Amino acid sequence: MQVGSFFCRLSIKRWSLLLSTAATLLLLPPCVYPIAALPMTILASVLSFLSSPRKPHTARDATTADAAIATAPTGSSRTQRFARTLSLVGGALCGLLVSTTAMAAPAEDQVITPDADKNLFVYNWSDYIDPQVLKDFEQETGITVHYDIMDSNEVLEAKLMVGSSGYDIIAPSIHVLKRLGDAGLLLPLDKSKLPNLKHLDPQKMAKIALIDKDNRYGIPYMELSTGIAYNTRKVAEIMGSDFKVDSWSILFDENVLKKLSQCGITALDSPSDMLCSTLIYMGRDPESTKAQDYEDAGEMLKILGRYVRYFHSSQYANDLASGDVCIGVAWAGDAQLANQRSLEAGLDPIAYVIPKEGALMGYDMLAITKTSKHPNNAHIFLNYIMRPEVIAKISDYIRYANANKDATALMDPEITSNKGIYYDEQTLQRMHIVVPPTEVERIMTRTWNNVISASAQ
Ligand code: N2P
Repeated sequence: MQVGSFFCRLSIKRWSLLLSTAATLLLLPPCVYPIAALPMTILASVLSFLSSPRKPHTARDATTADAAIATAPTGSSRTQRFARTLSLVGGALCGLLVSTTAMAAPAEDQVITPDADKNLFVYNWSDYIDPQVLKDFEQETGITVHYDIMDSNEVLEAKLMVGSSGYDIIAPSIHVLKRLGDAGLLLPLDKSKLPNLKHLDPQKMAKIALIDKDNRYGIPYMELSTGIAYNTRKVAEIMGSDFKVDSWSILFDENVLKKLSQCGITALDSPSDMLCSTLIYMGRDPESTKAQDYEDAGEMLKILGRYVRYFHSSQYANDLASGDVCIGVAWAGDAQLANQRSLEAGLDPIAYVIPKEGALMGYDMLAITKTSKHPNNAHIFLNYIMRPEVIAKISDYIRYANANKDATALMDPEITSNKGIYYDEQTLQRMHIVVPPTEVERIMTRTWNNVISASAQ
């Protein structure tokens, strides 16, 4: 008899019995399946053997035998139905057992088991991940990711300073990672739990180790620079087609600023990016220890502050893309993203330049907080992110460079050959990885607050 025909002939009462049994069994924890499935299937087979009618040899015989089973209220056919029901439920349990076992099997590179509480709290920059990666991670590991968005190192730092932030994973820029590590707010990485560290570029790791000693607290997530992004058509329209955007000077020249403010100027709300880029423009040491240098840079920035539409670190990507603003201090990948979105909408190209005086470059890192309640889940997440195919997918999506040597070949060549994302040697010569000295942290914050309040007046 065919299974379909068996089901068609079940009464509504038996259907509900069968379905409710299956539903009840589905609610059982998977560990009970092997205990229940095997005896059920064996019992079903024995009953079925003892009570089975002569095996039909022809289609006609089969029809007759099925009809007999369907209609005869005999003890033997009842036993058969019971046997079939048992074997169906047992089979379903075996299927469930196989599928849950497959789901629970950790990937080869997952060398630890998750924490008992399968949650993970992540705090990362806006527009900084391919959402599919989070879904894939959750599906593979069974760990649920709670993902919050940040757009300022300072806010992140403040959250960690006041005590337990609730986050397991955070994404400080490298100089902030150093500060948080020095302040005892980060958990040293357990490298035995991170086999995928082998994929990271040893040269870049060595550079990073100069700041995060022995790569103790963080893994590099994205590599970035701080330059100028602009709408090529709008800027040419206002400034003339010969106008070159190749120097920080345009952000401090009132004649230029006055004109550009017609189409919208923006700047980052980030003291280190803004003050240190200005120091580079002024030909001063971007890691200066002199308070006066920061005060001078602050005075320059007040000029810019009179003309900016806003200081903000995430809104500008969308505004550049939609044409609401036309020029601004930007992070590399955000400018690329704005360009992509603008072109997709049939609007103008957005260009990104590293000014001729030089620019900041750096790394955003991923680190585990000292107060993390899910340190194993956090290590599993970091290890997952270091899989070449995963970080390649993220970089392709957010258009930032990464430090994973085995990911490059897997990425979209349009990204890896883009000189605004992966810099050539010549450009690298004028880039600075800057860690503001501890003694100027306060003056930087104070100067920056003055710039912001002066611009609001
Ligand atoms: C991405 C933000 C880049 C982070 N939207 C800069 N630290």
